[in-house]
Amino acid sequence: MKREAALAIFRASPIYALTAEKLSCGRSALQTAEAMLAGGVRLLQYREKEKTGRARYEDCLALRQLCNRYRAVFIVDDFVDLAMAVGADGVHIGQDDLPPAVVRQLVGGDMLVGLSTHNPAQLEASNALGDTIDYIGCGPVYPTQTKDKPAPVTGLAYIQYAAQHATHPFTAIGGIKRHNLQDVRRAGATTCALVSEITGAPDIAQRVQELLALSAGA
Ligand code: TZP
Ligand code: MG
Repeated sequence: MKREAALAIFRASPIYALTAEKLSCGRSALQTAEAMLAGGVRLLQYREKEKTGRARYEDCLALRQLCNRYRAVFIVDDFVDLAMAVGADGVHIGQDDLPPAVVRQLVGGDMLVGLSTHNPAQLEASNALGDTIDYIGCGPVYPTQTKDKPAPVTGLAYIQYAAQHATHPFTAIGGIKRHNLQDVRRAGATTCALVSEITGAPDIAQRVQELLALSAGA
C-alpha cells in the first residue's frame, strides 16, 4: 500500500504486534501472525533475529500475502533487503543499524521507515530527520525479557516526553502488558507495541481483542 495509507493505519492503530517465534509456545511466526490479524491487529512487524535469511524470506513472502488479505501494514525489522524483496510496507531500524538517510535512499519514497529511540537526545535527533523517517519507537518503557541487551528502562517519563516533543507518530514498547497498557496510554501513547504479552497468550486472537478493548477504554 502507499506510504500515506500505511501511515494512516499506523496512526489509527492502538496495538502494534510483533512476532517472536521463540516466545510463541511452539507456534510458528506465521501461525502467530495469522491469529494476531484475526484478532484485529492492523499493524504487524516481523521480528525474527535468529532464523536463517532464507527462512525469514519464506516467512515474509507468506506474511506479505496474509497482510494484504487483512489490509494490514506489514513491517520488517532490521533487514532492509528483505523488506524490499518481499514488498513490505515498511522497515524498522535501530540506533546501531544503517543511518536512516541511507535506509531511506535504499527503500525509496514509498516505504515506511521506523526508528527506535531510547532517550530524549535520540528523540530530538529523530525530529531533525523529518520526512526521512515516518515513526519512532520509544522504550523500553518497562523491563523486558524479549530483547537482548535492552537500553535502560525509560519509564513513563519518556512516553510523556515523546507525547510532548516528538514530531513523528510514535509507538511505546517494552514490557507492555494488559495490566499496564492503560498507564502507558494515559502517559500519551496512542500506539503500543507488544511482543510476549501477545505471542505467549494461550489464545492470541482473544488476547488481541482484550488489548484492543482496553485501548478503547482509556
Ligand atoms: N524494543 C524495545 S523493548 C523490545 C523491543 C523490540 C521488546 C519488547 O518486548 P515485550 O515482550 O513486549 O517486552
Ligand atoms: Mg533492530
